[in-house]
Formats: sequence, C-alpha cells, structure tokens
Amino acid sequence: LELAADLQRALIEQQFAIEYQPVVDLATSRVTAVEALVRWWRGSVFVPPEQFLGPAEDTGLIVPLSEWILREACREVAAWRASSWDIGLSLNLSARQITAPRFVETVREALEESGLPASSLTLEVIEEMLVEDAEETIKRLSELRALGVRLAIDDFGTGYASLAFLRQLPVDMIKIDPSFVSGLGKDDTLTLLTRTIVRLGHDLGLVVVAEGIERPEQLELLKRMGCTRGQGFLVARPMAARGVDSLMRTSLTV
Ligand code: G
Ligand code: G
Ligand code: MN
Ligand code: NA
Repeated sequence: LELAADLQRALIEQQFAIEYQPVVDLATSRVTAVEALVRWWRGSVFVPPEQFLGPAEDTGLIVPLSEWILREACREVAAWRASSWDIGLSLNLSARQITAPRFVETVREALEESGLPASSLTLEVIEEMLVEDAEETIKRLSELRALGVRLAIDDFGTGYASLAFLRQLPVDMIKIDPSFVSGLGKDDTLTLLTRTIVRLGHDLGLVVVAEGIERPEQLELLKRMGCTRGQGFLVARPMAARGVDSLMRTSLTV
C-alpha cells in the first residue's frame, strides 16, 4: 500500500525513466531495434521493475505508466530514425494495459504524434497474458497488427503452451528465453533446443531473436544457427537515451 502511494507520486513527479537495450541483426551486426525498459529512481534508490510492476498492475497505475512509456519511447525512437538509420522499437506490454479501454487508440495516437511507422513498433507479450481475458486480448492485439504493428512472443519456450500460443495470435517474432541461450555450447540439450526453436521460427516465417547473450561462444553458435537477431549484455547493456544518441552516431561491432 505504501508502495502504491509512492508509485502514484512517482508518476506525478516524473521519477520514471526509460532505458533502451539495442538488438542487433546477427548477419550484419547492425543495430536494428531497441527494447524500452522502464526504470524507477525513488530518490537515489533504484527500484527494480520486478518489484514495482506487480503492484503497478494491481493498482491499475500500470495503465498511465505504460502510456507514458509508449508515447515517450515512440517519440525518442522516431527522432533517432530521423538522424541516423531505420531502427525499430520493442515495448513490453502488461495484461492490464492491453485490456484498458483505450489501448488500441492510444497506440494509434502515439504512432501518429511521433511519426513512427506502425511497422517499426513491436509489442512484446508473454503467454500468461492469454490466461485471463484471452478473447479481448487477442482481439485487440489483432486490431493493432492490422494497423501494421508487429507482435512478438517474449520469453519464448518457458510457458506451458508456447506452441498453442503461436496458433492463437498472429505473431511476427519470437524471443528465445535466456534460459536456453545460457546453455549454448555448455549443455547439449539446451543447445539442441535452441537450434530447434530457431528452425521452428524460421519455418513459420518469423523473426527469431535470442535474448540474454553474455558470452562470445553463445553469439558464435547463434550466428551459425542462422538466428536473425541477438540481444544481451555482450552485445549491449540497456542504456539511457543519450547512450543511444551516441550509438546512432557510431555503431556496434559484435
Ligand atoms: O529492466 P529489466 O531488464 O530488469 O526487466 C525486468 C522485467 O520488467 C522484464 O520482464 C521486462 O519485460 C519487464 N519490463 C521492463 N520494462 C517494462 C515496461 O515498460 N512494461 C512492462 N509491462 N514490463 C516491463
Ligand atoms: O522479460 P524481458 O525479456 O523483457 O526482460 C528484459 C530484461 O533482461 C531486462 O531487465 C534486461 O536488463 C535483462 N537483460 C538483457 N540482457 C541480459 C543479459 O545478457 N543477461 C541478463 N542476465 N539479463 C539481461
Ligand atoms: Mn522483453
Ligand atoms: Na525475454
């Protein structure tokens, strides 16, 4: 409850910030997108998203918070595209955000205001979001996809119905969970499973993103498997907007 009151105040006092983690194309090493990640500095204390996203969801504060992230990130990414090359934006959605009354309209407005093309925005969802209000959630995500927005399944492979999920939602991308990537080159089963997910994704015509790349060996194996894109501390850590500014003027080499 105390946290809930603090969250409300944090929203009013603009204590939230967005960090961006670059995603690279593994064939060219070029940055093709950034994933927006919310940050909360409560005074000088950093509060991890895992600690406040649950309470924000429970209190409904996730709705205005997510709307701020959406508008702000669209605006910043549109500016980077104007001054360098065509990067995309990935956003994590919350269940409550999707079923909020004006979700689809809000996304449409954020795209219009910023000038970010719909096809440059990817919305990341996890399976648990289809547990409650599945019909409404699928309907809204399908409406957004009809506008040209892309959909991704985040943490792919960890849910209990990953494959069924692919049939229920028209998705464009899967993001392989770090629990698979962590075992690359060390654990035969995890290596085999990663290769199988990459192949499955490609056979379905999807973009496949590997997450949580921390070691050069993982990067090499993923490139060899033909995985489309990569993300992780080895490639780049989440960074403040000014970090992306300079990245857009230089480049990443991985
Ligand atoms: O920022 P970090 O990499 O520690 O992310 C922790 C968790 O918080 C991840 O599961 C991530 O998807 C989630 N997360 C980060 N930013 C957002 C956001 O803007 N909205 C939602 N709904 N989840 C987010
Ligand atoms: O659930 P989601 O995939 O949205 O989570 C993103 C979170 O993963 C962010 O909090 C980000 O800081 C974290 N992250 C990104 N790359 C790495 C990595 O290479 N290793 C670890 N441990 N975490 C990572
Ligand atoms: Mn994500
Ligand atoms: Na993930």
